[in-house]
Amino acid sequence: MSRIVVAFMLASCFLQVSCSRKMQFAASKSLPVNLQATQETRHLYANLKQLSKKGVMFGHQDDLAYGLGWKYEEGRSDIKDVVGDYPAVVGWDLGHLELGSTMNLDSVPFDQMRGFARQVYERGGLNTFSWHLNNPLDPAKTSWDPMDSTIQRLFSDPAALKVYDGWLDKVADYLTSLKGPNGELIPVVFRPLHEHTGSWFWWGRNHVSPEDYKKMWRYTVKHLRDKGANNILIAYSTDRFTSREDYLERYPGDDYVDVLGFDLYHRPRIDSTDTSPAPDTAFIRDARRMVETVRQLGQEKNKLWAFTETGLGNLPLANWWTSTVLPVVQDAGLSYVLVWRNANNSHYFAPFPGQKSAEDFKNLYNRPDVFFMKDVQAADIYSAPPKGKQKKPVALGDN
Ligand code: BMA
Repeated sequence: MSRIVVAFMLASCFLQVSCSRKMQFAASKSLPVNLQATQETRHLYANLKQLSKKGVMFGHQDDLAYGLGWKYEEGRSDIKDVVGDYPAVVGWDLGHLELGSTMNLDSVPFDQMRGFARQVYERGGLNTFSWHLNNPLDPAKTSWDPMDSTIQRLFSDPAALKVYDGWLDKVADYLTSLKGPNGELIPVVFRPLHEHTGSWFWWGRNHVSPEDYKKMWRYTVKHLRDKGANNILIAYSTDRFTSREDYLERYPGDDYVDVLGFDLYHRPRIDSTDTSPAPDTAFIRDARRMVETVRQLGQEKNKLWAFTETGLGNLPLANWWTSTVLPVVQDAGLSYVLVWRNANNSHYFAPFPGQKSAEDFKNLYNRPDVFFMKDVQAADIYSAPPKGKQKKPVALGDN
């Protein structure tokens, strides 16, 4: 064999080995789908992956803005009033930002929301944003006005699409106005077009084909990326679903999703005088089945998974946290579970001092596998994750 042939064989062998190593490396890396994601966002993603192996973060919508009997009191939180610590995750909603309104659909001023989001970030917690947007074909119509074929019509009406583009610009501007103390973008989870397996919103199942829903999703994500929103992890979040196929019916593709989630509320038929009824096995079974589906898909697709919204309205079950929430979320690899807002005494989902389930909530808080702010603070989720043990490099020629 000539020297040239030997050199060629060695070179191609070297290339093959290094290529296949490189590919393995990329596949095993925990990266957000947006290749332009900021460093803090990439760190967040990798840290959430690690953290989810040890436990689940607890979240509460609008936690810092208001609670039962109070509004906009600096430093206050119903969760903190009960357990002395903030939730690890705080949810916010951007509804009405698209209309140019100064406050969201639940009257939270966007400027204050920005300040709260920064507080959460500076304490080391995570912010998530949903968006109950009005209808771009008729901005006077809310999310809950399920006008049929809105999305199909949007894509065939350049003027309407222009309206939607303008709305997306506002969302991108807002999300990129979230800045930390060094001017860095604050990484957040963004959860657009949610609960689409239900039909109560205009983007819901009965009002749009799977293909149009996917198109809308990709269009939305792409627009935000093009506008430089490189601080977002994208959460796909259905409502109830029956199977893995059902969950994926409107899934826009692996390049457009970082977090696999679902929303499910507990609406038991209970007698409010019964303080400790038997746990509602149907809800636990259904919710856990859905958790297992997102876990399986998350593992296959190398993504995060979360229980993006849940709640038992006005918490009439004293032991709901440990009897019902815990068996759904424990040992499931979920990143977080978030309960909805404490709007008033007939619409609340988190405990407050004296509330029937407050004592049981402390049991949830005390668990080592349920994380609140102090826990995530210690995990430092926006910094480079600790390096795992380096594998011994395999010498060329091995095996
Ligand atoms: C719903 C209710 C509404 C609210 C909406 C968006 O579940 O809480 O009152 O306007 O979420 O936050």
